[in-house]
Amino acid sequence: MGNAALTVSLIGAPTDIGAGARGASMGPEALRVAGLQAALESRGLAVTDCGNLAGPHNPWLPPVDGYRHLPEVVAWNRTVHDAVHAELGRGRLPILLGGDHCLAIGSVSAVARHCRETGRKLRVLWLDAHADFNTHVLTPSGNMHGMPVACLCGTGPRELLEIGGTVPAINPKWVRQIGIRSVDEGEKRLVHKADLEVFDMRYIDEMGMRHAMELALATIDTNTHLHVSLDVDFLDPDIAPGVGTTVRGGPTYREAQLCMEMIADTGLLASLDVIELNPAFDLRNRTAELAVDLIESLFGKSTLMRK
Ligand SMILES: [Mn+2]
Repeated sequence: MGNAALTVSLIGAPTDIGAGARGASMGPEALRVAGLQAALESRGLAVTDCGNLAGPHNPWLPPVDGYRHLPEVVAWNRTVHDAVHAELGRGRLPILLGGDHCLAIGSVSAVARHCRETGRKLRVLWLDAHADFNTHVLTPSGNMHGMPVACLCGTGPRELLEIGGTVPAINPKWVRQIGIRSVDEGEKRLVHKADLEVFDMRYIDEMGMRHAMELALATIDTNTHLHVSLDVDFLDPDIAPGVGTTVRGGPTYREAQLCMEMIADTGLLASLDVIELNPAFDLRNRTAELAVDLIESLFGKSTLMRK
């Protein structure tokens, strides 16, 4: 048992192309400085740092037809898709170091494509303060980091919907959202219409993280590919100030640890996004260090890793 046979690939995507504040482009380097590779190696994993992907600069323009930087967002997501898909094809576990959350369109669509090719079921755990289910009609800002779940489920610009080879890239029934506490009114309607399963903070307050995670991880089996999309704003800003979109009332350190440990216990984690870390808002890199700490728990030594 243990992680010995598993190789992890770190893929940096240094961009804030979909965000409302600059700085998530520095996320990959902050995670490296916080010792991510050594932490994973100490868990018995072989780690390959693939370096950073390249893409267009952030032109910092206003939205066009409800989308900010759509051509650049498409370019980045195509690159992310190809890189994540290639690493999965090599039998490796990709960790996407964001970058803002629009990049999950590329990574999750690549994971979905890989699951189609290999006959695996997919479960996506979306750990976030926000539902990220905005559309160009509803969005007040046009920032595309608020739209990835909608795009993955088939609502959004065609160039983004088609990146993973099928439209929609995923079925909303494969998604479990955890930690949600900030959703726009129109967005709320769409989330209900899509029948997304959401464990919001009210649910976690009342039922506890353990119960939420038991349900979020229910009905998976050994043929399930478990993908975690960790938006660092999932965490309470008291412990994780280094994000552009803090929302009060998130999971505490212990709740976050329990969440990670319960995912590790499944032994099914097969790909990961670490997203929206923004060093420009951080204090002495403490949010990056917390993220590394939590990632270590995701790969905990009790994990029964898949071959
Ligand atoms: Mn997000």
